[in-house]
Amino acid sequence: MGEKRKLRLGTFLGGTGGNIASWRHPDAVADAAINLNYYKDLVEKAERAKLDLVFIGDGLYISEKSHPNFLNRFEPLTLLAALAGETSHIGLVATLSTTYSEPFNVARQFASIDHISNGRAGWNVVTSPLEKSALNFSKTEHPKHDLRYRIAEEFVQVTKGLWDSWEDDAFIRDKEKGIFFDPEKMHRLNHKGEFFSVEGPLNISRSKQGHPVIFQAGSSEAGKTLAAKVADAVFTNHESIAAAKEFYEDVKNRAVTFGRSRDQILIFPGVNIIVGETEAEAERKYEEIANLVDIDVALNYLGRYFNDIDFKQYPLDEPFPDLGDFGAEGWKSTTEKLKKLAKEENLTLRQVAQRVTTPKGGSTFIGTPVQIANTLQEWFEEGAADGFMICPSVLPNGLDDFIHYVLPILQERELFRTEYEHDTLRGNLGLPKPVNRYSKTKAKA
Ligand code: FMN
Repeated sequence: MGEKRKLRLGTFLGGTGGNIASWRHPDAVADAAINLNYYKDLVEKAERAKLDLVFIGDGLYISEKSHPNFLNRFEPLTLLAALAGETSHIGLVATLSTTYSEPFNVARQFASIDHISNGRAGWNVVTSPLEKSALNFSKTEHPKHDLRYRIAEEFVQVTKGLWDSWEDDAFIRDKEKGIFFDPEKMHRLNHKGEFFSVEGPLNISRSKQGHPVIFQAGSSEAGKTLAAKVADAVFTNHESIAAAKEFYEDVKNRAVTFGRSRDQILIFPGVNIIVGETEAEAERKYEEIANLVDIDVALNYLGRYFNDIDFKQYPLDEPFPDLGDFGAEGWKSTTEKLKKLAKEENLTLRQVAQRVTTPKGGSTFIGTPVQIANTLQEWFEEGAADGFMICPSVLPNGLDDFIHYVLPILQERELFRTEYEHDTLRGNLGLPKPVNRYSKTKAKA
């Protein structure tokens, strides 16, 4: 009999937490997003709990209305480099945009993190939803949604090609004979495509994982296709188990049409867990968070998904305004979901803003430890998830509570590990190390 299928667990670490007012929580460390010791503590905690990975998000444009954690925060890869030295087993995943970077730089940066961490790096590929990001990168226009995804696909393929520049045993370093490397094992990519022209080779050897793990976050049609073609894992978000199951099936089926197997791509819905010893305590914790959010702040948060529209111009207690396609070029799948939700449930602007900033239900699980464990198990066993990205609305409490209350139940049910199986992220996620395309060709010849 095979090994029992195990949950994969990551945690999204963003300063004081996902909630826009989390910095005001009595237990929050208000400068968390720029506090290295704080991150070190969190990551060490996550590693002691044997989580698969920590995940760092990112964005490239801020304004007065931004989430406070976005106003003053570390550049994600720089942070990972610092965290790598503090840890030995946990995966380190950072977000980097394919719209405002170059494949050569990105391939180098993640290969470096993979070397520094001894095989624990992951790249969350995003296309940058915020339209005004263009203004920070010497551009007047943000590329349209479809174009961003076409760029992204070529970008990732080039990056993977660069990661194969050197075969694993290319560096000989024989001092006696004076042979530093084997030129037959160094390869130029010579890529000339629609968007990129890259000769190579990359100036860093192949790292322990071969290719750092590729995450993808973006759930539109184009996003799902990109994931199915190039990603090892998908970070996504769903309003219900039914929607999550549909997404799961869809992405796995797409992967199969691209010649991959269903278990080569792992689906991680983001979930916010608010747990208390009793239902009443969990509810109290939820209310405590909800009460931190002023309606103006909630409108700002909602506005971010709609190209920073000023929602204060609309009546609060009337049906959600008809925005047409405004903002749909940015957070396409998210804006479509929100508009559908508002229509189906006949929600007012205030209700949509509250639903987005302090959601209840959907992917926010509120309850006792057993109730939460049951829900996670249900999503996992019903084909809605291979694992979860724990996205606490308030840190460090949200992560502490999950580890303290819920994790032991998952371990008791043999749904989650009690020891790391490997020292690489790929190993722990059960993903194979990609074979170098050039040694593969030689093996076939
Ligand atoms: N975009 C970023 O720039 N930084 C992020 O950290 C980030 N995290 C995301 C997490 C999730 C769960 C989702 C669904 C999207 C995230 N995005 C992030 C945005 C996507 O990369 C993408 O640009 C956006 O969702 C629009 O694409 P879509 O319509 O395919 O979803």
